[in-house]
Amino acid sequence: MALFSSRKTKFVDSDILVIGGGFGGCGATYESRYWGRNLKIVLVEKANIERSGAVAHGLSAINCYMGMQWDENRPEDHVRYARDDLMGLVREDLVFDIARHVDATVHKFEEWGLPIMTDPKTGRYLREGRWQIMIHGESYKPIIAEAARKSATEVYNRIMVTHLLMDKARPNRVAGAVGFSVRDGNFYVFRAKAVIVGAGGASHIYRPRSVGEGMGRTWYAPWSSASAYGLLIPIGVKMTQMENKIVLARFKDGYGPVGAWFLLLKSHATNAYGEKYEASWFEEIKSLVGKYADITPMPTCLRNHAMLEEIKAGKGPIYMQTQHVLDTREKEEIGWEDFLDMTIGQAVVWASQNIDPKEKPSELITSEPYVMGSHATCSGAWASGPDDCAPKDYQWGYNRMTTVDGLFGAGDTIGGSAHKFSSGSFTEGRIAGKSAVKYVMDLAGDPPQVDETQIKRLEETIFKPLENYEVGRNEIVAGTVSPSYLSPLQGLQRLEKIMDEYVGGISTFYMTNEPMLNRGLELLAMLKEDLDQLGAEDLHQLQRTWELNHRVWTSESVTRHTLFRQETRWPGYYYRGDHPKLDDTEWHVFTASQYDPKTDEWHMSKLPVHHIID
Ligand code: SFD
Ligand code: AMP
Repeated sequence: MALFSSRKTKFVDSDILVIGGGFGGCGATYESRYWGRNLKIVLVEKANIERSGAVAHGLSAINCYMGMQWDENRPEDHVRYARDDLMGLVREDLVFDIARHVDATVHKFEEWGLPIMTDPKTGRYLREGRWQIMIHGESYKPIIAEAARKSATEVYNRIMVTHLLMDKARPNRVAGAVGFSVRDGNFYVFRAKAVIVGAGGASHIYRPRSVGEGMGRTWYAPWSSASAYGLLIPIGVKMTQMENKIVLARFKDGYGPVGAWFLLLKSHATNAYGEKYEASWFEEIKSLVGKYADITPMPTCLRNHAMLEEIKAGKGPIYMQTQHVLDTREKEEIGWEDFLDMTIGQAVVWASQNIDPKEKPSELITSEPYVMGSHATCSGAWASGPDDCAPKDYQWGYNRMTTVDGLFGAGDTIGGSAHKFSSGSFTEGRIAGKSAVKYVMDLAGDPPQVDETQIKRLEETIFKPLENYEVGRNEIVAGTVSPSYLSPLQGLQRLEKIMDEYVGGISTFYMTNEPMLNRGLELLAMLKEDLDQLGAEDLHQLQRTWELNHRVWTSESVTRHTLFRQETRWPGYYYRGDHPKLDDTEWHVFTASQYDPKTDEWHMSKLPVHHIID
């Protein structure tokens, strides 16, 4: 097309290609340089690593820190915590591996300039809760990005990676990736011996509570577009726990976090009548999940469940009783800074609705579901574990390598290991980086080969939405509805409606069942057909089309996994109306899926949960 006829193809070769410069990607880049002094390490990012990813706007806490220097926790304790919170199912080898290294990561962050709050009485880091420490974290991301920038041979900002490339000669080996510059429209071909994906989790696959002009306001960043999964699934990577979407209890409308309020400031939640409600749901919860109801602290999903049941019983809104705990200047500062460092919008809600948290309580609500691998949830790729502690069937070569040779992951990308958060994601990036260096060293003279026709075909596919628009726009006389193409926003809203109504979103109180899931799959199949007809009026919209594509692949995977697991393992995250109880006899397992690009079929299976810690 006239506007883009000057498009060039740029080839970039590297030993290690890191896709996504968020917490996992920055950790991977940093550590790859440490072990691979002479290697060419390329980091590619769709935004600018300075302020990209889930932590773009900062955070107020680091939620994964053991405190081993003060004997506060052992890595084994963290495995027990993550396992309990996830109702018995985590990859204990992966959780343990992160827990034993995460403190060293946090100490580096401090060395690099991150201000961590200290407790004046003990001189130790100020604990929010048993696992969390408080930070002055508005500039968290630029501090971490600097370490990656100094470690990478080259950083390519503003390149949206759309597809992974496979090796011409060896069918199950990765060879690089392709994408385009969202600034000048050039086509990029990255050829690499090893690839580490750190492209982040997914918001906006479910219709958010905020709609219309406010729909950009979500808990996880609106630019977290599911690429960690959308890049992997189409090439046949084995995925796990994709049904384990997360729902967050948050301050209403601004998505302000609750951890600092519950754990550090010792506030509590009540119903509209000022009554504490959690304990009153104990018997009901016990009837659904049995022994898991006795876990302390109450698992995240069950806390959601109690809140939802209270609202359904007509006793909402739920309130955080902030006014009882802000009795000193320090506590008031912590309360405000908690939001100003992480979810500024919540402080704006207070200001705009005349809420002084010293005077009035604030509403809490559950969010729409998100798909990610690093919070109180563990969707993602099935990965090989560490060779010193992973059971045999969790280990097939290099630590954090997926089921595709040479393809590694970190952070939200890797499934089965919950409660990594920012520090754990960076740590997992470091683990993956070290491992990828070893893989490249072991390759010695066997570089991957890239197929020219594959590249040509992908180039045509990637830029087609620009062509669709250029041709189809002539049929529009007014408005935005075209007979020939779909805009990325129209496609996104269609996706969100399907997921919301059929796959356990807010409009059904997170309820679904087999017929609903099957209907959801039918509608997703039709949406997938229409993705060929997306129209992009400029490079920005072209990026939106590929983000939508990644979200749709992820959504299909989520739906298939939700259908496969015939139980309700995490009430409060989602419910199977046809299988309302937790079923440890049949489902104390990981779910797995593998898409076969040759046959266009999905294969679902169960994988064993090995308990390596008592
Ligand atoms: O309060 C492409 N998180 C919290 N972690 C903490 O430690 N403490 C907290 O307080 C946390 N909380 C929190 C958190 C996140 C958010 C949004 C809020 C509150 C409001 C979680 C962490 O942020 C999270 O665990 C890590 O960031 C995960 O790391 P990673 O690497 O998996 O994802 P990323 O950081 O988003 O980075 C992804 C990068 O990839 C880029 N990218 N680049 C090229 N091509 C593509 N196709 C790409 N797709 C994506 C992204 O731009 C990004 O740079 S609290 O709620 O608990
Ligand atoms: P949040 O701010 O909600 O993301 O929570 C931060 C951390 O505190 C996470 O690790 C949560 O699992 C944990 N957390 C939040 N609320 C509670 C609670 N009421 N009890 C125990 N842990 C909590």
